[in-house]
Amino acid sequence: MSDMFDLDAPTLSRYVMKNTKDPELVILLNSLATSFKLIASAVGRAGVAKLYGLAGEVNSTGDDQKKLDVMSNDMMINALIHSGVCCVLVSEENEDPIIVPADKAGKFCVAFDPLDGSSNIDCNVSVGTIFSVYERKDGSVNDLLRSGADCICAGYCCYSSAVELVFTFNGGTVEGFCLDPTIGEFIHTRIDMKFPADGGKRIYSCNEGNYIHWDKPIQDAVSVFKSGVDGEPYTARYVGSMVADIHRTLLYGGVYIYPADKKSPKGKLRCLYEGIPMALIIEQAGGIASTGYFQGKIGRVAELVPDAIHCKCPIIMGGPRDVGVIYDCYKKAG
Ligand code: AHM
Ligand code: MG
Repeated sequence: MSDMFDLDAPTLSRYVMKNTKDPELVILLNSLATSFKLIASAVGRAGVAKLYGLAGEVNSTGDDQKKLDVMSNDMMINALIHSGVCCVLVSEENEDPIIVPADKAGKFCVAFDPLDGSSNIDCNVSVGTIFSVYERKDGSVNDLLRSGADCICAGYCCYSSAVELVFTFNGGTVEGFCLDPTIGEFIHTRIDMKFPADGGKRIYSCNEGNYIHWDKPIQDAVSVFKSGVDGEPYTARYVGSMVADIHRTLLYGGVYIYPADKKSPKGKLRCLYEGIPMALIIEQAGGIASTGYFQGKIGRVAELVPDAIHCKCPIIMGGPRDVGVIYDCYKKAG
């Protein structure tokens, strides 16, 4: 009978308490986990609670806000402000940074996209939250305009057939936690996650509808994937929710591409709360997170320093085998 129940549950709280000596970081991760559970509950009840559709507002980057975007944002902001350990918050859904009132302020600055992939909400396709955490320097928004090297914790939570939180303390391992709905706790289910050593499944993942806007090397690389490397054509997979596409890439292998192009010269995805946190996860799991050719060179996403809280960056994330195909196409193009 007892084997039906976990007598020694390896919870998120236990992992965080064991792996950081910083009690405020424990509080922060618990507050984030609470907001992920609230968001998961709202996403799961979206149909019956009539949460599909637009809220009637436009967000920081000009996108129409969905009802669930607004709710998820409020859930995160409230949880983080009342945690007592945050001083500056940046959300995709708020044009300006949120400065936490002095009586509730602590040492962390948190950037987040509360519900990424929200164009998928109304048909119940996977969505997710992405976050990055920095430590206060002067308590202003500049504390967040730093490269990934200064990020102390980054991760995402995927709301799908299961709810899964994946995060890393910078310089550490990548760890995965599934929400056990029977006890309402995140349980440590993936230990020291690694990008597949051999590159994994041959998958390319991009919005190919942008093909005519792409630079030639990206067009060429996608043609190589389609016609086949070593005689084996790649499979195309694109959810259109970055969290789901990156989670699959991390687990199965392949390459995820949202490049700079003629339509979006800086790419589409936001540097601070989409690009950098995902780059840290992918790199610390053994993959490559490249900008492709951007600002005169091919660089790492994690070394970009955002020049504004909502700035964008191009993204090519995958293993050496597949990112190498794209690099070869850049070389050939000269
Ligand atoms: P969002 O933050 O407004 O939801 O936009 C980000 C999303 C990513 O999740 C996804 O990878 C990308 O936009 C999809 O863009 P597109 O529809 O251009 O393929
Ligand atoms: Mg979003």
